[in-house]
Amino acid sequence: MNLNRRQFLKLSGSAAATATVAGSGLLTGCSSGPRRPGTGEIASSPTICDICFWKCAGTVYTENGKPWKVVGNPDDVHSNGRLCTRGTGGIGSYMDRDRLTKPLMRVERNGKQVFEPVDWNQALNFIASRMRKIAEEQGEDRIALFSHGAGGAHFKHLLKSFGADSYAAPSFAQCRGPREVAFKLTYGEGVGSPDRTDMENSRCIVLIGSHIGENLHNGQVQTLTRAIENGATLITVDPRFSVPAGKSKHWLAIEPGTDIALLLAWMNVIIGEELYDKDYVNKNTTGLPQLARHVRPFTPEWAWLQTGIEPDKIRASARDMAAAAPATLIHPGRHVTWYGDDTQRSRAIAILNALLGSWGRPGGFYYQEKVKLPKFPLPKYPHAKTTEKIANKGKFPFASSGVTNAVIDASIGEDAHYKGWFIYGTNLPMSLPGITHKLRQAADQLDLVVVVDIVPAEVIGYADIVLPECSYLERYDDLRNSPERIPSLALRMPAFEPLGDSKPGWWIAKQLGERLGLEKYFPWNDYSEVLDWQLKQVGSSLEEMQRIGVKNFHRKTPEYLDDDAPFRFGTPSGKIELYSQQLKDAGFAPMPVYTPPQKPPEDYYRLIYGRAPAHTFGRTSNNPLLFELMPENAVWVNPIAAQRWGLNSGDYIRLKNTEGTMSNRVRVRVTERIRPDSLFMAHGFGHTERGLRLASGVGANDAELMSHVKIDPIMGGTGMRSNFVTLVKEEV
Ligand SMILES: Nc1nc2c(c(=O)[nH]1)N[C@H]1C(S)=C(S)[C@@H](COP(=O)(O)OP(=O)(O)OC[C@H]3O[C@@H](n4cnc5c(=O)[nH]c(N)nc54)[C@H](O)[C@@H]3O)O[C@H]1N2
Ligand SMILES: Nc1nc2c(c(=O)[nH]1)N[C@H]1C(S)=C(S)[C@@H](COP(=O)(O)OP(=O)(O)OC[C@H]3O[C@@H](n4cnc5c(=O)[nH]c(N)nc54)[C@H](O)[C@@H]3O)O[C@H]1N2
Ligand code: SF4
Ligand SMILES: [Mo]
Repeated sequence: MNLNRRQFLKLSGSAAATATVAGSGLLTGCSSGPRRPGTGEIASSPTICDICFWKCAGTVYTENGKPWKVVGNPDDVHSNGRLCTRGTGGIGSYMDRDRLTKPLMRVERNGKQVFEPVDWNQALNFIASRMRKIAEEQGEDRIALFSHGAGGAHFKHLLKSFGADSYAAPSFAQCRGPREVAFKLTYGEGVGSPDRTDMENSRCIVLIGSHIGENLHNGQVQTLTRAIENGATLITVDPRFSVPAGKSKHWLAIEPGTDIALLLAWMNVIIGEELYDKDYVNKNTTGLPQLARHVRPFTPEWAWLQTGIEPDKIRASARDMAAAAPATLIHPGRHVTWYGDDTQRSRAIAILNALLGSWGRPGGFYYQEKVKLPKFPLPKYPHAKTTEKIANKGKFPFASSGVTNAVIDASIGEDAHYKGWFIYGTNLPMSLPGITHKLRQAADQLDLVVVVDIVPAEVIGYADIVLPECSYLERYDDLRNSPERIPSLALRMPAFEPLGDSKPGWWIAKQLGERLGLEKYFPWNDYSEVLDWQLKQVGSSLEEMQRIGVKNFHRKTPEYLDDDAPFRFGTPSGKIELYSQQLKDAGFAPMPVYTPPQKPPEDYYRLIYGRAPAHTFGRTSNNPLLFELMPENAVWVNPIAAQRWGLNSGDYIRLKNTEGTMSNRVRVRVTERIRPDSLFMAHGFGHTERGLRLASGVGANDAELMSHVKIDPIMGGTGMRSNFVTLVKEEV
């Protein structure tokens, strides 16, 4: 049977090998009759939250072996003992009644393709035989991995052991890629995760489209709050009156897409009024004369016409930044793929920080440290004939990680390079705007598509095989060893048995490895053996970590630069590069250039989007606890626009983009907090997969309205904010 022309599948009732959650009493209140929580036998075990990628460490409590609650670990530098709303609701990811509990295989029944539950042996043998076939016919390297989250490492290891080394993640080309590349070009290193921002010591913080508070990266929200309590000046640049805008001295309600104009004008003031840190700039940077010449025409009066921000405000905010320098942080943002010139905007932010002397200084950017944790001894990986770089075909010279869209393009057409995909913990149709037709094309051509997920996300529609992973609460993963202020390790371990037939990622990877003759790369029975070995190399043990969850170590390197000692940055010149010869040599502007954004056509509005505190993208919309907190998103509409369309808060509308694509119905929230020319919505809603019984069909999906993406030529990022939508009233 040739199933290569894959029909896009949704789960039908019969195929849904989804969960019957043995009730934890918490949700149903009735699994073992009414009983007060906390009266049974309590046990606890450490975890690392997987509800977003800040990776807070916590403790899972069970009662009589059943999940009860998860709370923060007080020794953890990422959370300081407090999980955010979403992390607290993490227990809901276990309880989700739609969880995948059996492998699913695409089969043909009565001329129709459907998913059928199969046992693990059948699923794994199928995958291994397809992988072998690809290797024989094309080469081992023709399999690519898309992934997000810690568990992806097990599949990276599997594929590298096999001879495939192509990897891409939406968290690069659809998220923080441009800033990492821009900071590397400027300082020789990126910002990293958790972001190396020293907000707790900042005297002035500038947030440019970074809505910390709604964007709920835990430790970062806490340090921002502390800075505000300590009297730091907050400046927020956002077309929307965001949560931090409400706490700001200056809210600059910028015309969307004009941020580079504002940044150039700020540089114009700071250089023109000689407010920059002369000693720091002379000692550490190159290119000031070129930069000074470059920004001379970009006066606040010029920027006013672009950004709508009055010259006085531009000057006053620039002076506030300089007055607090070097404890001034122009925050680099995180999701920065907006208009396709994002590496240049991020470069402008990097340069502005350099002028204020904030890199390597208290209140700016500090140097992080992680634990020197030896790798478990394993044989060397075979040489992979190609890596994901082949997908760029020289297009994106500064891409420092795989570019999702490029890997997809390299899986399409007669000369397609990739023949197989592993997709781990990433819901490509919702995270890659405007990609559906390409995903379908690729799925038609590929010889193997494996999806590893915990629920039936839309991406399973392209799979041959769907593998049910157990949730983070039910498994071991690698130790968390993130760079931070204090080097620390944290442990994730199973708090209870995996639900149904779901399995940990490490187990799935090992089983596949064994079927591919790669046993030597998986010489453990249980992944805890790897962790125990690693921990013993640094004076701890699994037994200790199972008790304490987080172990903090002493720093060995300085947190800040020494003003009196020379320092070599990791750039070609060894200095902070205000003028980038690297960009120039590759044919790009060596200093940031402003391009005015397109204006919305009449009766259309710019579609902007962001985070909601109760959810992480679309990965939590079906989590029953978080669904209860926020079941659907709403579209923010300014009263002027609302009046024009005769809308009131709570009305249902649909959004239609310039190509005529119509969204699901979504409620209106009429508010002055958004500009009249823009609409705002939280990303992650409007699921279409019927197997997600809570989230399916609820709210609107921003991704499906994004038919115009602007690709960043420097690193391949996907600019998503060039889309315009109009309103269509929903008849009741
Ligand atoms: N339109 C639009 N697109 C965006 C964004 C946006 O705001 N709007 N934001 C962008 C940003 S900033 C990012 S970082 C990316 C993120 O986008 P993705 O990389 O897609 O990340 P998530 O949404 O976290 O991944 C969701 C998938 O992981 C699955 N999952 C959850 N837990 C587990 C687990 O324990 N194991 C496994 N195997 N799977 C699990 C979920 O069920 C879901 O299918 O999206 C980007 N794309
Ligand atoms: N609760 C929650 N927190 C999260 C996440 C989550 O899913 N849920 N995801 C995490 C991840 S992976 C990331 S990358 C971060 C993303 O978080 P951030 O980097 O903070 O934010 P974005 O979602 O890109 O930005 C949204 C903000 O940009 C504003 N904006 C829109 N257009 C423009 C413009 O042209 N100029 C300016 N100056 N502002 C504009 C919007 O009004 C909105 O306030 O959040 C992280 N934290
Ligand atoms: S910030 Fe919240 S959701 Fe993210 S890891 Fe921490 S507790 Fe979990
Ligand atoms: Mo992100």
